[in-house]
Amino acid sequence: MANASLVIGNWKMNGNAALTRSMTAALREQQEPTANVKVVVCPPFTLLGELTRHCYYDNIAVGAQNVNAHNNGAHTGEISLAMLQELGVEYVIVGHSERRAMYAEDNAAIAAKVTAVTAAGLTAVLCVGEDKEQRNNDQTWSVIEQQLSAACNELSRQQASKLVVAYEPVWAIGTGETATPEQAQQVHSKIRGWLKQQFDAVGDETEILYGGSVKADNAAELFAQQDIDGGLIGGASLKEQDFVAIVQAAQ
Ligand code: G2H
Repeated sequence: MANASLVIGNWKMNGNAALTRSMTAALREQQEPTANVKVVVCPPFTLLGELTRHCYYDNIAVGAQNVNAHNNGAHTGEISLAMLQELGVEYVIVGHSERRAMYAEDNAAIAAKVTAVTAAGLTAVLCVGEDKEQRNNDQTWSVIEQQLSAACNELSRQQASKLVVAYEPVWAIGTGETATPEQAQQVHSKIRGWLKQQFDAVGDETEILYGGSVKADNAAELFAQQDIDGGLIGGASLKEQDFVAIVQAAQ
């Protein structure tokens, strides 16, 4: 029995206006407005406005894949929180491993973004996870603890109530290799313990998502784990049928 409450689609640098229409239509067809699973779609920046126009049910929300932590100013090519809010964005992915690895985002930059997003009242979806070498060297938890501490140590409890943590083992991202439900649960329960220690009751309520090659056929067993509250879905969030099936697996 799944206990998941949140499914987020991360389109990465994919999609177009037609997909915003077909995806929201597919979700609306399958989901009752009262369903207990919240669905968030995170398209590229240029599609946010188009997507918002199609997301008029409470349980479908719009998210961004990144933000700049500054309010405004000389930051050519960057997007601010106020700009996102104007487009109806409620969630922002922060610290995805692709941004850490390919765009040199370090823990300090990620902390600034988590702080800015949660202070503005939006939800930050903080991504953490170890690479293959770190897992093989038994460093999984120390890596994740360091990422969590660096990003969240300055957060108030109120800000922490606007935090979602996504565990995304780097070795499972876009590779087709998924963590087993047991491997994922093991890490999720440690993340839960850390959040409780840090934020007391707020940490108990924080949604912890699993991400990394989640597909229609493995979602249900992942979501059935006690501390897996949903998924951050990449490749499978680009196909209406697959994404809808993953949302249904969370029900
Ligand atoms: C991990 C995930 C979504 P995928 O990056 O954030 O992507 O499901 O394609 O592994």
